[in-house]
Amino acid sequence: MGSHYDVVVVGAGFAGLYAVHKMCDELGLDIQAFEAAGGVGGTWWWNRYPGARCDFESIHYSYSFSEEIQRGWEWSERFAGQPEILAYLEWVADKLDVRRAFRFNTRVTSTTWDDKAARWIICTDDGATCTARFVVSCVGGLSVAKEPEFPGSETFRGELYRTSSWPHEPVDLTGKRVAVIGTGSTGIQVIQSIANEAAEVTVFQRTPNFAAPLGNEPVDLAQRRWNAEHHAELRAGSRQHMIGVPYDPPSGPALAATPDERRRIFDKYWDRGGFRLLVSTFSDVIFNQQANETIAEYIRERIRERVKDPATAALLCPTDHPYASKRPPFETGYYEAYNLPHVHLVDVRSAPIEALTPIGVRTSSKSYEFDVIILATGFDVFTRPLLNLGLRGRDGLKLEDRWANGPTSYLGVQIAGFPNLFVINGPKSAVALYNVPLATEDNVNFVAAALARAIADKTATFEATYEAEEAWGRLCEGILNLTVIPHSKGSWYMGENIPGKARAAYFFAGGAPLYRAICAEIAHVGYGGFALDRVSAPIPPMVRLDPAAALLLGSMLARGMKPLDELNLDEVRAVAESLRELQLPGPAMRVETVEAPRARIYIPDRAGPLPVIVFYHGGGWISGSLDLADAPCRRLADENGAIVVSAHYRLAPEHSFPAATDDTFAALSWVWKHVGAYGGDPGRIVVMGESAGANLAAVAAIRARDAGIPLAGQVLIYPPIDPEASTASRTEFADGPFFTRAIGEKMWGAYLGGAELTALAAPSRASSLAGLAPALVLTLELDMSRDEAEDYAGALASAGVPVRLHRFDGLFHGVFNMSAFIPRVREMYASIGEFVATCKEQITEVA
Ligand code: NA7
Repeated sequence: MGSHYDVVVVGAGFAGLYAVHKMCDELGLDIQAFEAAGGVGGTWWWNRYPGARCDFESIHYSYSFSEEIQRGWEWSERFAGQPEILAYLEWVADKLDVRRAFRFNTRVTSTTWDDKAARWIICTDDGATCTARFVVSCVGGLSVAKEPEFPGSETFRGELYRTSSWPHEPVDLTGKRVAVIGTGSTGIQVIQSIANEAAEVTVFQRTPNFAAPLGNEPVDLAQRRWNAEHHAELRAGSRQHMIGVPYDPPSGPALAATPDERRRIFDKYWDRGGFRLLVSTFSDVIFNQQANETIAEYIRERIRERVKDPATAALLCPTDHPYASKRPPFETGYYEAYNLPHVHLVDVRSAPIEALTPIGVRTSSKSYEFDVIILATGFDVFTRPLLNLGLRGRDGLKLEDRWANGPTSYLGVQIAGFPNLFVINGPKSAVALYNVPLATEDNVNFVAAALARAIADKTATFEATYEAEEAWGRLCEGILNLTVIPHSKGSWYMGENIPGKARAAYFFAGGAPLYRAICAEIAHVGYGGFALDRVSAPIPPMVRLDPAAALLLGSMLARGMKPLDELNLDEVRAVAESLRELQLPGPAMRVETVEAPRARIYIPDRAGPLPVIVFYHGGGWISGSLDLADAPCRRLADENGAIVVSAHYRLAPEHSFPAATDDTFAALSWVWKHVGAYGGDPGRIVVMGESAGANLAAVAAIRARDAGIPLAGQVLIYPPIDPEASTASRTEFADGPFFTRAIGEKMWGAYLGGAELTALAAPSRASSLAGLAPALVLTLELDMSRDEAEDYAGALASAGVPVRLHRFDGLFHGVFNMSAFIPRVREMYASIGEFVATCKEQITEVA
């Protein structure tokens, strides 16, 4: 066997160069790197076709890890072309002196795990073999072209080019009849670039695309200076943005805007160019088909304005898939090219290409003659580049067998069954919608830290668990299903561009900030979801999130939300009130206000006497308001045909314990005496609260029992029960998601204000729970207060109280107020509805 290394790296693109630098120069590891191409550059080495350029601005589409590199290179255009990007990567390679680690023109042909030695055996096409403790794949997601589907390509007598392996010497198209097959990002760049050069250009289009202006232009001196001065803040903005570029946040939902407002916003970002049209216009275009149709129609209008021949314009207008459900391409003069008399568009949806022939292309309806055929038919994305490494994992497990039903991975970084194999930007990573160099840096940094840990701890094997992979797969699929992406047909996003390839979620669509936060959490908890020397660490909460909850958390992170415990009192109160924007609006109905005690009474238009719900809002006793509870109370009144009394109570720290419990109990007493005047049935009162309000409801139920006020039920929506509870959930969810132990402790502290802890604050401490109203306790899987609430439900049941306990998986503390974004909140309302329906009679014994 040949040489032995710490790490073998495969690939010399953005990922490979940085990975080698990081592992050689920072970790001091002994590395061998392989690259099939003759030089560095990856994608930018291979894709030398006319017009190849990036579509994230170069100041963003470049490394950020080195200040020296950032400052040392100046881009000549906003969106640099392939030669300039390649020159940049060559310059970086020299600067970092990483070429010495690479063997170029060398393809890895097999990669086999040796379980006994806990090493990989790597064979290359030059007949050499080596071993390595770790393999880091930097082979890229879009590096293997789709196999040509057209028979007869070898018979074509003219010049045949694939965009992804374009010749290094110039290709002269002057005076030639050229066919271009494919109208994705690549085809569009080719077509617009050669339209003026070739004698004739015939475009074979199967699916028209929603191409929007790129907005490229030279970068002048003043702009370069500005870019250099603002590097740090641009990068910080990028890291916080869903797709890793510091673009404007969207202006709320398109469906809430008027047609004129929509037009204004679409125009604005159409002119600014690039991905802004997707990410800076409206928040719902990627999630809601109807909203998506507003932008789709806008783009179609712009296409019709630019293409003179209406029949050609109609053919160029996509109608069979939502905008951005396929990776959006960008253009410069693409549509105008079709106004040139020698540029022709052929629809191969209605008459598919049957073969390439000695003279050109034959479709089902016609034969065409060409001098040159250019194939821009796309890539076998994410999976093929890894499959081509000939991977065999534990027990000879073949990657193709493991992935027979579609790719699996944990974070896109590891594949269960393949220990010590790390993948940069693998399937189910965030890279497909995340500025590649930054996505790459994130992944390389994560992997380098994992390797450093493994080396320091002398860990022989580091691998994702099957369970973590499944959880990650569920999250990726769940998030994708909330978007319009699965409504596309033939998108590489879903693996559908390759005949026979498994349809699946090929990437994580939750956005860069969430992806980064999840990776950080995983590392922070000691690589949760990974097994180190076969000892697995639990899958962290963020990986178990409900997909909608995950997306919401991601958008909060993108808006720069600080952890709750780092906020001051005013900020906490502002956050609580801002939750109103996350609630579904409540239905209109009659609302009365009373002043003593302060309350709002929601009265549905039904014949009474009606059951009554007394509701206490959440907010940790220090925040929240009747306004916060407004939409939920309307919905509770409407769905349950109940009078809902939303009771105000004084907040800590200005008014600490027992102000809140006294106020809420006083409100309940008042309701019992007076609700009849509003059409309510005092014999059917259910006391209910959310979060801290649920704690107050639980205490009010005890006080009601003791005072002889009959209650029909109590509904406790994820109540905190006891600040001194020592439970597993308190430890497991101490850092969130969303709600942390530190903020919980601050809230309890403010509420108690130094008072002794009694049953009036911690209801589980009551001398007896017997005789209390029947209870519904709703808990959330990923909530610190989950176990104390469930313990309380258990204690109620032990005391003979009828109890229903309903735990909701994947949700975190506070979601009751996030109904507009987390559809499963409706399950909480349904559970409450079922319970309230059973509270028909006064069933509490009067003490
Ligand atoms: P894409 O976006 O996958 O585009 C490939 C194009 O080739 C697309 O228009 C396809 O039409 C077309 N195609 C593929 N096979 C055929 C056949 N058999 N007949 C006719 N037309 C065909 O690849 P690109 O290289 O353009 O872009 C890849 C990524 O690079 C891009 O997303 C950016 O991330 C950068 P279809 O839509 O399948 O009908």
